[in-house]
Amino acid sequence: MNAIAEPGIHLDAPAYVRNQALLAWVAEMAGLTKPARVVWCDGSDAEYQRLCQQLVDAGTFRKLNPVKRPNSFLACSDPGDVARVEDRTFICSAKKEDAGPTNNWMDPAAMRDLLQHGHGDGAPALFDGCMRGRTMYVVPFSMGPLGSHISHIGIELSDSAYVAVNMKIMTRMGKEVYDVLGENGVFVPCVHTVGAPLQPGERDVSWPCNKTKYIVHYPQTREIWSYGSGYGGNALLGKKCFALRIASNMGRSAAQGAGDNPGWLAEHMLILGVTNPQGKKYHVAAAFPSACGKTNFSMLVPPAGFDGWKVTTVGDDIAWIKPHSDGRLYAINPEAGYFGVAPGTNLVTNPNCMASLHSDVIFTNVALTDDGDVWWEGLEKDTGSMPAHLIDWQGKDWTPALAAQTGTDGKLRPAAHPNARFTVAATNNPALDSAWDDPNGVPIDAFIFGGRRSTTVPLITEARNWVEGVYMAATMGSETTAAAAGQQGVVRRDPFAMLPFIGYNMSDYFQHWLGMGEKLTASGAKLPKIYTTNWFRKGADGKFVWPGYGENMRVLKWMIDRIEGTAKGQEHVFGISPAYEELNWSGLNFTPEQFKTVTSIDKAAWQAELKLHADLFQQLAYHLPKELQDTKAQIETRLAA
Ligand code: SAT
Ligand code: MN
Repeated sequence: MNAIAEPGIHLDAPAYVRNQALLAWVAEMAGLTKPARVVWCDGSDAEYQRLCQQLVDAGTFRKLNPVKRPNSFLACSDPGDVARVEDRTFICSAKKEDAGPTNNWMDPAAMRDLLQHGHGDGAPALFDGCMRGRTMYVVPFSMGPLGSHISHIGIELSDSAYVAVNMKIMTRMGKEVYDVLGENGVFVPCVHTVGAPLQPGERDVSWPCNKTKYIVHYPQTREIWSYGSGYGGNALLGKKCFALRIASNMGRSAAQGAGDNPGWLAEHMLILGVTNPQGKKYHVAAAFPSACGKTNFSMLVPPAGFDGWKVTTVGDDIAWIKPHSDGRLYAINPEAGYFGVAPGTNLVTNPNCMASLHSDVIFTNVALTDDGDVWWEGLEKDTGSMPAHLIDWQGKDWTPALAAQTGTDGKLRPAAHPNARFTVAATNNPALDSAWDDPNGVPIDAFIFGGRRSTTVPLITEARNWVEGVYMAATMGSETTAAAAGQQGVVRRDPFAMLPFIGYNMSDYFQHWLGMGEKLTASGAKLPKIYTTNWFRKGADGKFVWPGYGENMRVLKWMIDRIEGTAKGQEHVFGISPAYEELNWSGLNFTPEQFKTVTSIDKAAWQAELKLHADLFQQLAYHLPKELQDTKAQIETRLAA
């Protein structure tokens, strides 16, 4: 098949692409964006190497020392393109109420004028000619195992080779996708441009992007349009845009049809397996906001005192969760790789991750060492000293002395950007779960919701029932991190760790969770338990009290004891928490006083916290489920008693 987009642009689609809707769409998009050429990615290793070499030649990639870091590359972005841009992210549902108060909304027709059609006043559409002088890569990918009944297909058109190689690692990308798609299969169309057309003869920059950014979702037609950024979730459209914002819409609309179909869930959750010394295995899905330790938790190495326990990774960021015929909820990881935060990762915080990063990695915005390897803040804990000299993520010389002069708050200027990332295949992970690629997913025994809170929220609480668990998740707060552009360290409500990722009205999302609980209970199913955790309470000295990382195993074990019915726990105003004696302290010196610091419930602080819940509920009043208001009233009554 050889369609022609407009004079001069030949699509040259390979013969194995037989889906007419796809061919017509690519032709239409090529006509709009006007690339110099179209390249159909086949996902082969040879193609990956060719594109990486091309990125090296263009100055986007630097090849790392092949002895120290085989087949690995470093990319440094434009300093204005380093994180997700939540204020530029739009949910263009037909009605504003359906995007809800927590999403940016624009009328879909107005947005299409802006992006595709142009305005009546003659202003050109943003996508008109946006790929001039560049290559349009056609990237076919499957979210989830190829051909699984849980999986969905996407096609990303992007003018960034960086995106194409990252998609190869992050998704099941390649020409096999077209076999699954066939002639009539459906796919989620994803259009991405860095928004930096090249004039004839113009020299490219190493990280093209545009100050103007739009990350746009049309939930009704299930389309994604991304303009102006080449970074992470803004550009790798399978991840947050598809697997969370569009997929959350898919999962909910499945529940809106006739009958008692509970639909499914697309969640910002890691999935892990935990096996006890007797060989019994449990699966836990855990939601934490971006840059709060999902990757570390998913690769946890049990500490001293936990001989015979094993934790294995199914996924580190996203879970698609569906009820099966046995009534239980099963989860798959729709991704195939990890786009994790590098700073803070070391042999203490995440030894499995460090092992994963030995070869075949794309690093973005970390620092470069003098011997052609990478460095980031936190690695000094492994080596015992700061490096004498680096090239920082902005290409500037970095020495401890220079960094001291240019740092703020008495700290060294970081050599790696705080949101610096690695992209690596799941198969590099030594702790990878044997079922990570199982098309049926793994059965979930417990959900965890965890925020980053210096105060107030205790280390671990179990909800007494599904509704109370949904309440805890819905009212979760967390201190902001560098994963999103904007101020850091301020507490914001981040329901279900999904604030930036729910593709529809948040109260309807709460209702979807409640409805799923009701329908599954009615069918006689046993629901997973729901927990909230907070690893981040600080002491009077401003330091974290709980040691975290591998030591989180102690909390995980208590959850399993609760599932097994062997831990009693102590009931309090909003749930059940462990007594000091109920945790296995073998191998760790953690006193009852310290335990009190991370578990105590301060009435006054909680009364203030409930006011913040009230603010949230006021903001979400439209369609807010009554059960949540009732649960809040019950907690208030217990707090006042
Ligand atoms: O940039 S991403 O959205 O992929 C990372 C994150 O925020 O979790
Ligand atoms: Mn994430």
